[in-house]
Amino acid sequence: MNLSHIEHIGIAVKSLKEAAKYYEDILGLECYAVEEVKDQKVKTAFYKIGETKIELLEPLSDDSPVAKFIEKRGEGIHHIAFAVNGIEKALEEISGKGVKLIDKQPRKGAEGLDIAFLHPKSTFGVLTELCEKK
Ligand code: CMX
Repeated sequence: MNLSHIEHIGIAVKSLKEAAKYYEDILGLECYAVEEVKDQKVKTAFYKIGETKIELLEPLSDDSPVAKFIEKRGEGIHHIAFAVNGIEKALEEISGKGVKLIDKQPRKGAEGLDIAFLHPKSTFGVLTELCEKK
């Protein structure tokens, strides 16, 4: 497995606009992209700090996985995403070692990356994403 760095940390928020008051006005970060990922029923806002990004996630509907997360656990860290070289091979390797995959094959996520999620029940409670820029 060839993980290179933490690509982003996903944070579930009820409102991007409200959360921006903290990330922009208080921490002084600059939002460089806002994108709807319709497939995942979320609207995302990205902030970059060094090589790592913060991805704020606002649910677009009540049946969004992020809406469900906020309802159950409140706003907060939703997932951690590792950049990997060779995502297909990594998924095969991880699955072969008994970790439950949410996505058996990579799919397109925000910023056009190939992404796949690992189930939090197999990863010590942390929803984990692998992603690769191709
Ligand atoms: N982190 C840690 N645990 C989580 C979690 C998260 N983000 N989301 C859910 N869970 C836990 C729940 O607390 C629950 O635990 P208990 O059984 O102990 O209560 C368990 O996982 C099952 O949760 P659920 O609410 O019943 O939800 P589902 O099983 O229907 O779905 C999950 C959970 C992780 C499989 C689903 O949210 C998923 O497929 N996520 C991947 C896709 C995603 O999150 N997309 C949004 C972001 C997309 C993007 O970044 O672009």
